[in-house]
Amino acid sequence: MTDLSAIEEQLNRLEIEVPSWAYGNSGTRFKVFATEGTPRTVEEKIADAAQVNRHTGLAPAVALHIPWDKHDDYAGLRQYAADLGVQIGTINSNTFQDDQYKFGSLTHHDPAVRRAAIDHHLECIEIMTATGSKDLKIWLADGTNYPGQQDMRQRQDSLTESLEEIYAALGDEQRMVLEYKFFEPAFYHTDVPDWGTSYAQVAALGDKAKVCLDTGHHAPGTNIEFIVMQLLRLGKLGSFDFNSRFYADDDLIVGAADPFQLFRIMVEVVRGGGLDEGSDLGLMLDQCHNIEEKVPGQIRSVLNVQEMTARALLLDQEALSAARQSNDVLAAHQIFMDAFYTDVRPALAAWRESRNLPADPMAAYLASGYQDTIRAERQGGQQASWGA
Ligand code: PSV
Ligand code: MN
Ligand code: MN
Repeated sequence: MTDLSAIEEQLNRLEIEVPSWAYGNSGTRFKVFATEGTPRTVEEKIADAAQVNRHTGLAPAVALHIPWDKHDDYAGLRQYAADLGVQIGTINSNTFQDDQYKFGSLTHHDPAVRRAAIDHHLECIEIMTATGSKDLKIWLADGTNYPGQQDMRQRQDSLTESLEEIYAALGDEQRMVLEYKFFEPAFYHTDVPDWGTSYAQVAALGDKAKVCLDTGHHAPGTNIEFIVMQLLRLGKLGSFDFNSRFYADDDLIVGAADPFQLFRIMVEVVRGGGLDEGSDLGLMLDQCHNIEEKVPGQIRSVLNVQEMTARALLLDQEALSAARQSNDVLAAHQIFMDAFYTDVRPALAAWRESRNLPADPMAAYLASGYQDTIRAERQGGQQASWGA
């Protein structure tokens, strides 16, 4: 069995935030398949998220999405989560479902539309204060479909102004992360399409503004680990949205489509200090479970991240550095691949048992009866409201 003792300190620090919308029904533009036992309330989503943490010890926070998770008592929600052993994580804003944002939100040329979008973010910050959440995540659907449709320059300038006002409302312990995505729902141009744009915007704001990297938001063939390296190097990687993609923004289980890519990303996270003490790098899932059960889908996901993190931590840095120094291409590559091919599953099972966690979280969850209970008790569960 692989010896994890040398990497235990960093491994123990691994925490993965889960999204409330992963527990709701989701699908594609063709069909949303309902799953039995789907949560009907925010509380039920949090309860499901708490199950993931209970069986894996890896997921102590759950992200909320406003307005999908709007509530009349956020302090109460915070307490409810705490009673279940989890906390409220990132607050995700949403300016992509209202008619008024059809042509843009924080970038819109009409100050009245921008005002409404800014106010929504100020409300999100209030919710952060009430729930104890540290991060505001902004993903914008803003963009255009046709050349000439709008003035891209004006929109970028308006975005800067809008973000400045939102940034100014952040508390000392609060941060803003700006997520980029290269296309969809806009198909000609997107106002925050890439890490460079996000970086330029957050760099102008200050230390509390960083980039959010969603692994599904890049063109095929993009070297994502390079972006991870660069943003960590610049001190500007705030958080990840993890998921897998085969084609577009598929939001499938992280590590399912390309475990090697996840490994390469985690190598750069480790290299850039993302698991060092005091690191504020957020590791979040942004996924939907269209056809599989949601709680086990999330359990599988956090375990995938843990497995690739353990492999990345096991990379023999000394040997790798020596091979690099002597330009031994094949030796360096072999050392890298040796770490990737290390089967850490038995060692992680033992790691779990030593922490009073089930050796096999998936089996433990299925045996717990929770899935049967929610299936029986919950009728008419909610749609996550976003399937892509
Ligand atoms: C849309 O692409 C998206 O999946 C973004 O990745 C956001 O993080 C998520 O929706 C939730 O708003
Ligand atoms: Mn995302
Ligand atoms: Mn996405």
